Amino acid sequence: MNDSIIQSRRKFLQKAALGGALAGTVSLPVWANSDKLEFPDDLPEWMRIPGGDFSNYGQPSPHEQQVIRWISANPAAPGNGVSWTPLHDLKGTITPNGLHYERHHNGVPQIVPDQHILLIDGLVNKPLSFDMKSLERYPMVSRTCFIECGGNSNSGWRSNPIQSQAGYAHGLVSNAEWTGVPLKILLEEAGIKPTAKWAIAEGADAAALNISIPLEKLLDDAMLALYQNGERLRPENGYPMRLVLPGWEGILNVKWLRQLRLTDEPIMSRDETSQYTELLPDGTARQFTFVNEAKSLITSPSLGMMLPDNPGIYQISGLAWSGRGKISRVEISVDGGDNWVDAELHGPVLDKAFTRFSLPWHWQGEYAILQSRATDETGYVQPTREVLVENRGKHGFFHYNAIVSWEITEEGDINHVYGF
Ligand SMILES: Nc1nc2c(c(=O)[nH]1)N[C@H]1C(S)=C(S)[C@@H](COP(=O)(O)O)O[C@H]1N2
Ligand SMILES: [Mo]
Repeated sequence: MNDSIIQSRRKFLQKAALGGALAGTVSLPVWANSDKLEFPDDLPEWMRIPGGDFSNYGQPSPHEQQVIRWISANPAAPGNGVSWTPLHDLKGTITPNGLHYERHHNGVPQIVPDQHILLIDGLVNKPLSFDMKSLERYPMVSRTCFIECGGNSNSGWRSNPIQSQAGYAHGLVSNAEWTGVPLKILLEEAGIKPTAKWAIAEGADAAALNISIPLEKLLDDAMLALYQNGERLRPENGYPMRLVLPGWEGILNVKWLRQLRLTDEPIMSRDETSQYTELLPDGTARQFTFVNEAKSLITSPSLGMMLPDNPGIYQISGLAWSGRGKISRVEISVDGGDNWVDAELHGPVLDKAFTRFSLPWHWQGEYAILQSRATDETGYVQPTREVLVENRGKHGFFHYNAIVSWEITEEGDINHVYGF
């Protein structure tokens, strides 16, 4: 343990007042007001005049304009950057389409749908092309799953904890219901040659992003998605068609898909060699990791919020997900990991999708460290930061999935801390 870890531990032990703080069930007090039991004499303005017009496409209330994706893009490299889902402002599990995170390598192409085609070629018996009209005739499926960038949460590799709101450090992950054609149907129609083991996917953006995908995954649960939460894909999320590979890291979910070329080996493109690959402490490299490992995050209370008034009952709430399957358990600690209590999982718990968890917490005004720890159905347990750094070394940039710690001060302020 380094000095700062020992210091935070010591500070915690000095300040913690434990005992019965977390309970699976508590009898809820009443938060409602008992002072305003009559309406004011005057009707509110909005009841005295006719309401607003119909709208062709609805927008959130003007009072919700602060709920936005936060953009971090380098102006020196136009079109390259990300925007983050404000996970801390959302509840439930579905990410609204206008708030799905974005990662573009060279901007959002302005594709005219009836001029776009998808080509399937390479090691197939019969190369095929598909336009939007032909795709609409295929059987479609819907499934809810998350997509997470391999670079999500990568500020966790820094030596000091960044003080960003939950979504603006961990929101390169979103969860949507995708509808489209199972890739298996299209590939089998083209006829897969026995030597084919990989597919090279290419996007129709100015980056012409390309990446190698094991054929096995495409024949398993991959989808050519055309719809996102019931409407056509948003341009920024791949309009008019994208790959969705449930549970596999963002980069493989190629947007604006224009080609799948079947091959016998990977192409060794930029994004599977210099990126998304990491040097380990023993000198070997981790490559083609594909799966997003289990992860969880307390979204409320979280940094940027406060525990406003007095000590009392607060609802701890957050999200858990795993690229290997269903979340089977989320535990919560309020004392920096010494004691853990199971949170309630809000059903339905879906495979490779966000699961909302919650647990009431009786905060008695004490110094606390809030953490959540996810376990998935394979038995994989989300690691502490210490364990993750020990296994993966200090040169990491991708695939950070450690437990996140929120420090609650006696004043109710919330900070991001390491060392637990
Ligand atoms: N054609 C293309 N596909 C792409 C990208 C891109 O820049 N171009 N970015 C990839 C990366 S790194 C991620 S994390 C996801 C992001 O998907 P989203 O923007 O819909 O959230 O798309 C992937 N597919
Ligand atoms: Mo990504």
